[in-house]
Amino acid sequence: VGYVKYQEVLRSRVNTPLDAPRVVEEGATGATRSPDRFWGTYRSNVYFGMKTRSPRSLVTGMMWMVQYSRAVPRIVRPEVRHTCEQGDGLPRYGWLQHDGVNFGMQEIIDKNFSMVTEFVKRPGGDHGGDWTWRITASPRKSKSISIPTVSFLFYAATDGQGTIQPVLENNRLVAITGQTEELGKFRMSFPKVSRKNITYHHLVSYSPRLDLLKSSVEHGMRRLLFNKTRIQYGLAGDLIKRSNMPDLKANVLVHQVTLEVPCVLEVVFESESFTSRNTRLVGMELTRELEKYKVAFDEKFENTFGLNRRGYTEKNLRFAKAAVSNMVGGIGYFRGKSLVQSPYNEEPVEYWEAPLYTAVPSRSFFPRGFLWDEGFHQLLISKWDTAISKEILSHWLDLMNMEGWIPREQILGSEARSKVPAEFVVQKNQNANPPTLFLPIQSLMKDLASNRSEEDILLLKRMFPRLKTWYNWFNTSQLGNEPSSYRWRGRDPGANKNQQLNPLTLTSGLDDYPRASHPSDSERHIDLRCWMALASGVMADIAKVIGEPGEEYEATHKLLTDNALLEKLHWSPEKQLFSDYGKHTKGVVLEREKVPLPPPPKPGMRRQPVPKGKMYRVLKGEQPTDKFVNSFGYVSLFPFLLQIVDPKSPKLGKILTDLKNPQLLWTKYGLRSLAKTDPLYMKYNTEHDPPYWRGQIWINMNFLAVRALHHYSNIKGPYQSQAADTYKELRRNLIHNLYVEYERSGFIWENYSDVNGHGKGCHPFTGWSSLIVLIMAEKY
Ligand code: 6A9
Repeated sequence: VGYVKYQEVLRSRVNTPLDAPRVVEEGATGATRSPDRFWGTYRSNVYFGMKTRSPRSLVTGMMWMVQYSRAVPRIVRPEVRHTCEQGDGLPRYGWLQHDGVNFGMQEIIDKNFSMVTEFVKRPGGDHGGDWTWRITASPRKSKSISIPTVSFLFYAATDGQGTIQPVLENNRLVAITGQTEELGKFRMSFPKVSRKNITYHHLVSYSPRLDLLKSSVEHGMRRLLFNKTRIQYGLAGDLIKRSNMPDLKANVLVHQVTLEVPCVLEVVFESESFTSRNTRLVGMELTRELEKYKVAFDEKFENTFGLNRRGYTEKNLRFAKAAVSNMVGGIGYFRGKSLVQSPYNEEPVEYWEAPLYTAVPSRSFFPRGFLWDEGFHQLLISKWDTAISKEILSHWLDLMNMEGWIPREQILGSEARSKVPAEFVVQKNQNANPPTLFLPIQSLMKDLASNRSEEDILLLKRMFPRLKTWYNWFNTSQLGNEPSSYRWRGRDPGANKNQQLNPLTLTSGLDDYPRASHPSDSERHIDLRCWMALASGVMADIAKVIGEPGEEYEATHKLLTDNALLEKLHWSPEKQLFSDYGKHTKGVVLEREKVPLPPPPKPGMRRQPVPKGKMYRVLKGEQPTDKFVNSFGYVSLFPFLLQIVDPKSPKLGKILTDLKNPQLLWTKYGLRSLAKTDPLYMKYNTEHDPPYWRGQIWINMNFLAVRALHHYSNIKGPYQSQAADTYKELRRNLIHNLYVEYERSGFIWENYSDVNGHGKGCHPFTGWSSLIVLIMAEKY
């Protein structure tokens, strides 16, 4: 019985929350205590929509479709746009201004028309106040296409809490009224547009889950004959009344308005508890409010980043504003349970239900939270709005379990879950991800040094027990065999053992960046060791500021920044670079397995296709032995990137010289991830996995490089001027390329080609690629 109990305890550790006060207090983000940030564009994954920071929020949003589309036979229903999808092929979309609190302006360019979607909030009452949307659509100037007729579909849906009702007038849905626990009573109205040739439809329906909203709408769409010759698609009205389940409560209400562009539409949300309203937030009043916020945004932008002062052009500024706005406008509020697993659980188990206020790497491809991305995001967001940033950091720390682990990828709620293939959903509690949250905390600490408030100290005190546990988790679970060495867990490729050219290290964040060819316990990873140097330093600083004992952090920091010890463990004397160490050989290649040819065809029969063998990794050269891996790229730069290399060390000179070598990492567009000379440079990892961190230019690492160059150019030493020159050039190249690519392609991208600078991977990617703005502003 004792043993069974013990197993039980071990099994439950993975999904038991840490026993420490939450940094985000109960109710702190709700309508009462945080009315200004209650409503927001927290649905990162949709082109346009809003929800509240509630456990089961009312969700509101917009879909659209072009009627009479000639691109497809008229019989086929036109595509409905809703969630941001790369497959939609929009030439450009994204927030151009967004303050994270009150207002945002987004531009969406579809194939044959474009629109601006704006929202403004107005505080008042006890439930987060009012807001209004304005959609301004126009034909695309450059194209000689016929004037499009567009259906705009505005909806409200509940997520298992609260009720909504249609308000009909002459069979037009003029408003949706409703009530939820946190919103109280409200009314969302669709003011009439005075226009000829306008049609209205609506839908009253039920959707079992939020990720099925669009299919519910499509399901409710009917083909209508219009004007004798043209076919229009319109919503079918009250599906619930007509169904055989009249007791079912409608939870999706949609207002469809169809008209030719150009047009202007408004949607008005009013909270019943807001009784002191003199004017409605519509028409001229709305225009005035929008103007006010636009001016305020521009002023704040200039005060924060000073790009105008620095002489950037109007177009450069537009680009920088779009980068910041899309990162801030992409901030989401998620809630749900991760699926997690420990070695003690045979099957994955559910984490506890938790909220997460977080930025996202990409609104289209990865509209959810990623742990190490978030540290980078907060470097930018903390400059724009410290309060938002602190709250986001706090939410992340609250996701820690009793072991001190935070799951890397946060797939919370049905909308998020629907985007991820099953094999990627489960998070394992032995796996880390770089503790980058220490980066923004470090930057907050710096700001604190000049301007320390009681409130900030209190926040640090609340965070401290969690940071301490998190730090300890890394410092025990990710240790290497050699003292003061570290090793990423989770490299074992399992069943795919002989398929990957180099087993992935997803945990490091650098996925397919080459590591030791044969994962083993003797491995030591230089990047992780450097992350721990950063973490221990920041821990020591915090301890000092809040009066906690910090000798242990201090000592670890000293050990991990000791250059002699660092070199002993990680400097490859042979190749003169910092490197990982482990069981390794260069002698591996992917080869196609030979399969027997099919027998020759019988007379009169067709020849059978020649089967293609699978690709396998085969050992061609030397056997793997313990040695330095000797790849030159982002990983070898870590002691420099995190500013651990002594400014006087000749190793710094060597790194700076290598940085500028175009045969290695240097390009006109930024630093590539892996040297051109590396055997794995731009190599596929399996037959189907293209290179990712094997040559492409990534902006998070380039940001760290620019920041480090800036640092070394400000410290007296033999390499000071070399650092300063390289700083200028790298900074200029990055800014130039991201800007030019934005103009050319319409987007900011996940990474960039080292051959021609073109955006690669997914788009829009306004996670860490938006750090370009800090580089422009020289705010490190
Ligand atoms: C798998 C596919 C729709 C990969 O930016 C987020 C992360 C980074 O943390 C990491 O460093 N990206 C980088 O190497 C994207 C990871 C996406 C994994 C999703 C499921 C779903 O396709």
